[in-house]
This record gives sequence, C-alpha cells and structure tokens, in this order.
Amino acid sequence: MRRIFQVRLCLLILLLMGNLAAQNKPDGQDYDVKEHYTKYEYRIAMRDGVHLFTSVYVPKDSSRSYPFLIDRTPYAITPYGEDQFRKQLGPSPEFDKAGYIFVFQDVRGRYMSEGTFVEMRPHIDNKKSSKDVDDSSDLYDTIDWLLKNVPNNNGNAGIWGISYPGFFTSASIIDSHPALKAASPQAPMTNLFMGDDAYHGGAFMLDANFGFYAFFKPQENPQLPPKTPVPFDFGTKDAYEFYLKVGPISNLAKYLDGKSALFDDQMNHNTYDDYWKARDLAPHMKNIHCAVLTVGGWFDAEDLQGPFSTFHAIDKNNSGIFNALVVGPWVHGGWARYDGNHLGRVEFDANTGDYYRKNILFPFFEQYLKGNGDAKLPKAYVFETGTNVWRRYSAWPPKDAVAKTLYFRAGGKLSFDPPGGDAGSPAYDEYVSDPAKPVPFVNYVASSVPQEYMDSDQRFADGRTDVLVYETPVLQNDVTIAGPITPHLFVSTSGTDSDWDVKLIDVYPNDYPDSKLDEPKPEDKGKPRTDVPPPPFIMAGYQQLVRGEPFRGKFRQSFEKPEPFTPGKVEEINFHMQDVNHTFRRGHRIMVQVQSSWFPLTDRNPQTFVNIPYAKPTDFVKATERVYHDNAQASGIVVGVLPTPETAESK
Ligand code: PG9
Repeated sequence: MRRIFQVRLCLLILLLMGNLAAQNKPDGQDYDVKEHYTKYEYRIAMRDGVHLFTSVYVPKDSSRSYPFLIDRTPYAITPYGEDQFRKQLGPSPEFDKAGYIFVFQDVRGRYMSEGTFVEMRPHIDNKKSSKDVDDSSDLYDTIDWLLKNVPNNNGNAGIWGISYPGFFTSASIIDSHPALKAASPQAPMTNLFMGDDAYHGGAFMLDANFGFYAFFKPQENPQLPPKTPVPFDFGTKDAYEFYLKVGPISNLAKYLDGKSALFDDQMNHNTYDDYWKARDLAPHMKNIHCAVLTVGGWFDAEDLQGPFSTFHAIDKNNSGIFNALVVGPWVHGGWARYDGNHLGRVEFDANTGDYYRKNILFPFFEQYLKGNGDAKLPKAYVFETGTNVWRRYSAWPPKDAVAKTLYFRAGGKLSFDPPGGDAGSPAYDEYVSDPAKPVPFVNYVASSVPQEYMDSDQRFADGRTDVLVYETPVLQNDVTIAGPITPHLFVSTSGTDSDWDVKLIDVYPNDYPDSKLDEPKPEDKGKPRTDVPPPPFIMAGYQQLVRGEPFRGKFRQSFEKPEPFTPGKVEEINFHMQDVNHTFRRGHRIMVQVQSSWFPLTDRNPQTFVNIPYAKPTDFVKATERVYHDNAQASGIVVGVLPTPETAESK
C-alpha cells in the first residue's frame, strides 16, 4: 500500500512540475534552448584591463550567420556554467526560434565581472586614455571582441535591456560601434533624481527604493549570486506601519548591515547636486549611429520618466537615425512578461503585451539586424487608455495636442473655464496635513509597492479631510489628453515646507459594469489573487488614477537650491507630471485630488524646512495647507487635449 502511495505522490509532483514549467514557459511555446544552442563563457578584457564575465549562446545550426543580441546587466547572468541554460534567451520566444547569438554580460563590479560598480556610471564625453572607461567603451570593446572571436556572426550587433539594463543599453550606445545596428532601451533609468526611481518632484520614493537597496548592495570582488537570496524581513506585512515607526529615514541605514553606501547616496544627495547632474544620461546621448526603439509603460512605478527623457534626448542630439517610442498600458517591465490585458481592476480589452512582442519589437530587430522585412514602425506607437486602442503618431507628444487648463473652482468643481464666475466664493480651500497620519497610497495592507497602485481606485482618499477634490460634471463628449501634465498651483502653508501631491483621476459612471477580472482563471481558483487588489470588485463609480505625482514645495524655485515657505504667504508652484495618453469617455467625470502626503510611496515631509532624511522627530508638525482658486490665483493643471471625433466635427 505504502509503495503505491509513494508512486502516486511522485506522479503528482511530476505533474505539478510540468504544469508549473508550462506556466513559466514563455507564451506556452515548448522550445528547448539547450537543444538548439551551445553556450560559452568568456572573460572579455576591456581597454583598461578589467575583464567582464560574458556568456554567449550560439545557434547549433551553422548553415547561416547570425547577429549578436546583447543584454548588459547588474542583476547577474544566471545560470552560470556552460552546461546551465536559461529557459528563454531573447525578449520573447520568437527571437530564440529565429536565431540570434545571444550575449549576456555582468557589468563592471557586478557578480562575476571585475572592476568597480558605480551607480549609473557617469559618461565620459572626451576619453583621453585607456583608463577613461564607461559603459560606452565597455560595449565598444565587447562588440570588437565578439566580432573577432565568435564564428558565424553576420557582423551586426544589437542591444536591449529593461530598467537598469535599460540604462546600460542607453549608456552603451553612445559613440556607437560601427557594427551596432539596433538598440531597445526599455524603462531606461535616465535621471534617477528627475522622475525615475529615486526622486519625483524632489520627494524621495521611499518604499520602492529602500526595498531595492535592501538587496542591491556593493560587492568586493567577482562573486556568484547567492543560491537562495534572503529577502529583507520587514517584520510586518504593512509597509505603512513599518516606515511610520522608522521615523526619519536616515534610521533605515541600520537595517542594511553596514552595506548601505548605495542607499546612503540616495538619501544624502537629496537636492539636485553634482552627484545627480553627473548621472543625468540625457545630455550625453550623442554619436548614436544605430536604430533605437525606446519602450515604456504608462503604469511604470519605477522608471516612468526615463523612456521619454531618453527618446527626446536621442531625437535632439542624433538626427538621421531611426528613433522611435513605444508606450503601452504596462507596469515596470510588464511589456516583456505579461499578456497586458489589464492592470488591477482596469481592463485594456486586448493582449497588449503579446501584440507588442510579436508586432513591434521582434520585427524591429529582424529588420535592423538581419534586413528581414520592414517593421513599418511610426515615430510613436502608443496605446491610448480609456478608448483602449493603439495610436500611431508622427511625433510625441502628438502635434495636434492643444494645451488647456483644467481650473480648480469653488465648491470642488473642475472646469476648462477660468474661475471668473466664482465671485463671492472663498478664494481658497484648506486642509490640515498631519505627518503622523499621512495619506496612504493604497487602501489595503501592502508589504511593498503594489504595481496596481498606478491605476488603482482613489475612492478611499476622496472622503478624507486632508485631501482636496475637484471634479467636472458628467462629460458630454470624450476628452482625450496626450503628453505631459503641468500642475500650476497657488498655495500657502502654515509650515515652512510642504509637499503638494496631485492626482488626475478618471471617475467611472455609477452604472459601469463590474470587472470581468473578478472571476479568477480556472487554474487560479482558490489561490490568493496577486494580479488584482482585494475586493470590493465594484467598478461603478471607480476612481481610476490616471497620473499621480508628488512635488516637494521647497524646490518651487529650483531643485538645486531649496527655499523655505513663509508661513501663510501665497506662493506659485509649477511642476511636471509624466506623460499620458488617456481618453475620459463620455459619461465619465474628470477629477483632481490634491494632498500633502502619499505614504509610504514617498517619504514624509516634516512640514518644517530641514534636511529631511536627518529631521528630528520634533520637526514633524501639522500644517494648514491652502490651495487658491480665485481670479488672480487660479490653480489648475495644464493638459494637452487632442481633437476627438465629436470635437473635430463641432469645429
Ligand atoms: N529601476 C530599478 C532600480 C534601479 C536603480 C535604483 C532603484 C531601482 C531597476 O533596475 O529595476
């Protein structure tokens, strides 16, 4: 009897493993990499003598030649060992099957490569000797070596990468090697202080960054990654509670067992100083001679600004090359791994990730690395949320987007008409902001940054006394906006510093049908859902976050030199919220919420003008915040409005 039980248990385990493997296999394809590729490992010497550990997967079919497709990463090129194979080599299974020579490289100072890791290593424009090295010279030397030492290559090379590997893609294509023909920087970090991972509007992106530097630590010498990484133990599932208890964020260093140098840099450089200016990649994006396809996600909680900054910098400094942008309704890196038909409760009515991988990225590299066909890609290939359609634009932002202001009006109204008719109404709205009770960024317990927060339901904030709400009447026509959003606020505070966080929201009608996503897939039945937030699943009246962005008021004159507020004095603040392409459908409403904390997404502003990471507990004080909306101080947000069929007809 016992024997039979053991056999059945083994069969069950094999079945489960098979099922798991099937779920992990990319797009359900049973493609065996080891059967079709041979793997080699090399230590390639750079011009300064440092050796970078590089693995190369070469197609076994030697009847034709192949281009290189390179991925340079700080996150280890596992598995190590020439007999250990990745399950997938390229950005999607099409690449593995079509045949490329796939190259993976540990960047300087990471895992098995020699040298010293430098956060977003600053580019050296005028290199004077072989000691002047950066990621541009490292890729140049790597391609030179590959062309000479890897047989059966077709003389062309491409590079791609997501997030930090996206930065290494952008940084490596500067002063391009002549064999480099195509690059795809995806969610490329471009300026960590200006809207990428570290700071948004001068506020520190606390939850994401501490979580990141809890595992991303400097290393002494070449080393293999740990067999089983041990995640940081917050001691609670509630990040809000954890970070509130921490107090001033300099207290976090004690949790990083003395290896907090990279995190310390993030905290200690809390103005736009030379440390950050040296790491702004945009001004160095020159002498790029390859085709570039930059990819980003509307709901990327880490590097939302990077793709736009990189795309515009390449356009500005490199005429004559193919330079295009793709933006879809995706979370950070979501375009590479999910079907892309929803985020949280919000549905996009199509597998946008599959579409992009098969019809945009794969044809791009096939065209420029093999001369196969014409991908016929537009300058900007953008998924318009709300209408849920792909748009092809000849420029980004679209040329026919017209700047219009959505004005805050008395009585919590929002209107494209200025506040002329509000005579007799109060000139401002006010609330008390208490750093001891900051406004949460999600209304459920979360141990990290839930990706779905980027389009999550804001009804939990709508009723709070420390959140101002402005809302249009029900829309009679679709309103489509495209491009960046610019809050233009007139404010005062009883403190000497304050954050002003602005959220643009799409309010669904009260008869909107419930989400189809509420039914888990058969294979997920009974399992806790991680792709959608907890109940309630009601979509009627849903307040979808379209774009939210913090702004730390001390930087209203400049990010280099913060200035205190004079209590009660009205000041003007203008800041940048990242691009969108969204349609507020007829029957919906447009809403804007304004608040002075967004926790623990960002660190808390003590509302006292101090060096915030090193604030004293007594610096954290309540403040009365005012937002003005009379004729002379007309607060609002500037958006780019596109003509829609209705408005076009009405012209
Ligand atoms: N964008 C991520 C990150 C990089 C650097 C600091 C913090 C986060 C990432 O590479 O995934």
